[in-house]
Amino acid sequence: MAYTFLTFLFALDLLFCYAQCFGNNYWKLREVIELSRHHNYHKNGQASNRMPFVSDDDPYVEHYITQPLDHFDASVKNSYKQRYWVNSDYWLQKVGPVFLYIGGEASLSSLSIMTGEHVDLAKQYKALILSVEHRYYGLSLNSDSLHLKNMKYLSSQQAPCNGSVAESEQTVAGGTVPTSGEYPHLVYAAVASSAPVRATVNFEGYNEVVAASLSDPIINGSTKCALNVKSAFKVVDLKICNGELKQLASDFLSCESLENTTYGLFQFVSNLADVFMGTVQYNDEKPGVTVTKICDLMTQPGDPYDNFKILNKLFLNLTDQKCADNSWKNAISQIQNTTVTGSPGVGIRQWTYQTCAQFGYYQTCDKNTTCLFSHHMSLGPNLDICAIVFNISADEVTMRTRFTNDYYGSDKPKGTRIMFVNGSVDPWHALSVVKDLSDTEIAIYIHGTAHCANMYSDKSTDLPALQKARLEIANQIGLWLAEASHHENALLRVSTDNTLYFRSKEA
Ligand SMILES: *[C@@H]1O[C@H](CO)[C@@H](O)[C@H](O)[C@H]1NC(C)=O
Ligand SMILES: *[C@@H]1O[C@H](CO)[C@@H](O)[C@H](O)[C@H]1NC(C)=O
Ligand SMILES: *[C@@H]1O[C@H](CO)[C@@H](O)[C@H](O)[C@H]1NC(C)=O
Ligand SMILES: *[C@@H]1O[C@H](CO)[C@@H](O)[C@H](O)[C@H]1NC(C)=O
Ligand SMILES: *[C@@H]1O[C@H](CO)[C@@H](O)[C@H](O)[C@H]1NC(C)=O
Ligand SMILES: *[C@@H]1O[C@H](CO)[C@@H](O)[C@H](O)[C@H]1NC(C)=O
Ligand SMILES: *[C@@H]1O[C@H](CO)[C@@H](O)[C@H](O)[C@H]1NC(C)=O
Ligand SMILES: CC(=O)N[C@H]1CO[C@H](CO)[C@@H](O)[C@@H]1O
Repeated sequence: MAYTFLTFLFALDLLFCYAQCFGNNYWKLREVIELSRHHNYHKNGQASNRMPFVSDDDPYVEHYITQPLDHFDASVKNSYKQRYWVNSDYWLQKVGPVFLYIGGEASLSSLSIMTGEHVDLAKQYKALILSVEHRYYGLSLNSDSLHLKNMKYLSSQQAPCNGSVAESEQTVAGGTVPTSGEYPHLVYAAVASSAPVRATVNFEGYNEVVAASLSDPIINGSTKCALNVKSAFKVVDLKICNGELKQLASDFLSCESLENTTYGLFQFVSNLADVFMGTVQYNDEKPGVTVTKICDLMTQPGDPYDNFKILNKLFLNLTDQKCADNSWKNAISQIQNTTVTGSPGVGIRQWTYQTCAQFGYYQTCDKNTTCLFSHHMSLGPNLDICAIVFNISADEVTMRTRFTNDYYGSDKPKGTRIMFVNGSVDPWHALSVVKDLSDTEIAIYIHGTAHCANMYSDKSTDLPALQKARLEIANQIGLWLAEASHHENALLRVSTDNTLYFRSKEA
């Protein structure tokens, strides 16, 4: 007996959200944030004795489905196994909708069906929750898949064609847009959180938002804070110019002496900027990692440069580093590493490949922008990484990014019934949908929240704007569900034993 359902898509990347420039510090902070999310989940008693990464204690079993490596070329016989989870605890059997949650560019865990806004909504609307790991991240890849010849199948165009809803990988390409746009028979409506729908090679807007956020009183930023950050970086640049590299290495606790090359300096200043970029993006997710804290430090009496040295030291400690790894060579070998790591892998090679092959998103600090950091953070080294590691030239990155926008519609994504949620503090909102595009493509804006803030469950400390946004999202989903109950828009079949079957020819 096959049942049919209404599918709602939550394309998000709860666990890590987006990567940024190749500063080692950024990836370190991501690991810390990730651990903190798991810690909070347990502390809040939501899963007293459940350990999301330990499957023995895990009430929700992980499943695998075999997927073709190439959905477009039947002559490619290779396949890989994609990981997914199902939670039917709240589901009104046979009648309730399906909420599909698509992972971002990192491993997913069973947390993805246990907590978050979509889980709260599933309780409210009696939905089945299905989460799928993004192709090539976590355990959803084969051991040979990270070799260059197989990297090309890591593409957001490997979308849900004949079946596999799970293959809708549009989180990176702007959330859910292409999925509900191109495959209306598969997905009825979508919530796209912090989704950068416009691909861009030189993503100058990112650091412009970071500058605005460091100035924004709603999160305890201030003009003084932003100006002091800027003046600290001015001194850094001056010292670079004067050849005081030994002094800089010692002031900012570099593991090795700084390399006096475009690449070496790029790596060094990227790491320094990561302290601010990472904190803004994940503002308030972990105690101490807040704009309040960094602005408090940066506005202490005294020299901003000296205050920055103190802040940098604290940041290194927080990310469990005795010194900062500013080596370009190490950064490259990390991206070249084809060893598949399990949960919770951060997918540095995969994400970097996707920036080269589809999206760009390089967070530069060009002189003609309001960026506060060092102008050595330029586009060139980012593009050189694509050529060095993936043999993708700079021209090709530009061409491919243009193709991505043509394909998905960029600022005017092709799709209906999509909510775009953006937070004012989140640097990624610069590439998201800024205004309602139509009655069914709705923009929700939250003043004062960072990346993907709406995707978590309610907290007593949530800003009123965030509470209001969650309510708006919940109500809109209710409206769409009521409207949809007449449709025969059917999507997935789920057997009673919770094994998932994807749409087959006769469905
Ligand atoms: C989808 O299935 C049809 C018939 O089963 C086939 O002709 C077509 O090539 C398939 N498309 C893709 C992209 O796999
Ligand atoms: C701003 O700082 C005050 C005082 O330290 C603190 O109570 C408040 O939570 C901070 N606001 C935000 C949004 O972090
Ligand atoms: C760094 O290289 C530049 C030229 O590329 C040179 O002028 C400068 O003296 C060098 N600085 C140090 C500390 O070696
Ligand atoms: C961080 O600071 C604490 C307290 O000062 C210290 O015990 C710890 O060893 C430091 N961690 C690192 C990696 O330096
Ligand atoms: C590649 O990654 C694996 C797993 O993280 C690690 O054990 C190994 O040392 C890395 N190799 C290089 C060359 O960095
Ligand atoms: C800033 O300058 C760069 C080249 O250095 C250029 O590519 C970019 O379009 C300029 N951006 C703005 C906002 O004018
Ligand atoms: C790199 O790309 C160029 C142009 O696409 C191609 O001709 C060349 O064979 C590639 N080199 C390697 C090592 O794959
Ligand atoms: C700059 C940006 O993307 N923010 C927008 C987020 O959405 C709201 C609501 O449509 C807009 O008003 C903001 O401009």
